Amino acid sequence: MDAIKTVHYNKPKLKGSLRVPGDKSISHRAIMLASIAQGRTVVKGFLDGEDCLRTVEIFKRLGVSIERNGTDVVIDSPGMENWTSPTKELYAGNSGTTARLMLGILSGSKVTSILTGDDSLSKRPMKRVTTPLHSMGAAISGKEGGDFLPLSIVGSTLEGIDYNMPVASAQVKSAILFAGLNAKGETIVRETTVSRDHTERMFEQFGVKLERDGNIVKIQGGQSLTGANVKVPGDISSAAFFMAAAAMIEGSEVQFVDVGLNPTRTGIIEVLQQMGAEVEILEKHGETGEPYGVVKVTHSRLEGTEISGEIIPTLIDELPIIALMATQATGKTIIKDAAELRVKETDRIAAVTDELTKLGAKVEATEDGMIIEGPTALVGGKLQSYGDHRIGMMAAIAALVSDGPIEIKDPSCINISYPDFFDHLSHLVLARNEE
Ligand code: SPQ
Repeated sequence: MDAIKTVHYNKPKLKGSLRVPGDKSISHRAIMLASIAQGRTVVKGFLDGEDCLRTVEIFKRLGVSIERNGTDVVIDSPGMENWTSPTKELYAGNSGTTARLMLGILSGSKVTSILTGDDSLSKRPMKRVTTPLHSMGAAISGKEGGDFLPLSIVGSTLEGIDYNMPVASAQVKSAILFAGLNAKGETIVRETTVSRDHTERMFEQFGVKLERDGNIVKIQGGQSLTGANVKVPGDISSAAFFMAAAAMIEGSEVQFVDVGLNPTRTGIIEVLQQMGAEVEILEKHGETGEPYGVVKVTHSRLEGTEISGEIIPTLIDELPIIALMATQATGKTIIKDAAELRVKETDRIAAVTDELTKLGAKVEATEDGMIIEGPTALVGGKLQSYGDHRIGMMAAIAALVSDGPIEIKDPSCINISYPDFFDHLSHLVLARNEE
């Protein structure tokens, strides 16, 4: 992909049906659990985006055989007790999920390793994971007290803990549960607000017993895993970009097939409905494992809304595209309790505010969110992606509702979670007129 991409559509409408690529969070976990288990796991619908490929490369370095054929992946693992210490660093690239979950996994393994990441990931906080892991007995060290990558991890014997999580984060919860799987005794994680529960669901698919009660998850250490067949549904966080576009643009109607409908991720559907978009769930499947189905989104006049509290973890990655949608809605949209946005691939509150303001939107950044006043007629402009896939995709969708072309700097970061994004955009846009 070129260093700059110009996107311009003349009065577009989005129509048709789309299967977005596999869920990023579930794809990572499928490779992780398959590699911990002994034997064969077959994964269907895997996301071959850059972040998930980093996870694949890491496990290959630990001695796991992973064969990919498109979105089908076959994993043959000797089991984590037979992994070999890598001769090279384990590189997590841009992926926070890879880094944080690997810290939990490697801490209780028998291998010694060094975990690194790209510039953005090396600035993201790791202490939220290393603090509870250290109290379980993990031997993780690095500069600045182990708050940032690179970190060295010497696999150790761990003890279970009872941990009250200060932030709602599926990555922190998952890292502790992975460590708890290999710890002596029981590990208990208590969340303030329930975050995405893909780790818990997939543990159960691989035969691990967990106790779940509201915000509390308990795991007994020493359980062994058996290979499984895993189906990865489409990623609702990727679909969200086109859901928002269909909701904003008159004459649009899009069906999303095989899209993930895990209730810890469907906040975007609630917000679309709250703002007045027509959203219908036409089918729902997957009573065991991960729910998925068919969702139809039709344009309707949008109104501003307030998004805060418990819904935030269920749509945290959708807030950039929701902010864009709010620029086209009547009235004020207030986003609160989302300070976590400041420690993602970039500071997403600053990035969204700066980039949408360049297009003429009325957006004010607050400490833990944004206030957006709409509707505003957006103009074209030159936008930065900040190397953040979600900001890059928000910029591309902004081109559908702006008056002139939008130039996106460094659009290749979109490959992190959605390599087919621009093809899918062209597929859905009638009256195509890309420059
Ligand atoms: O993996 P990474 O880089 O952290 O990716 C992001 C994203 O936008 O794709 C966040 F920047 O998603 C996180 C998400 O925000 C993926 C994730 C997971 O798979 O467990 C959980 C969320 O992060 P957190 O910190 O709230 O647990």
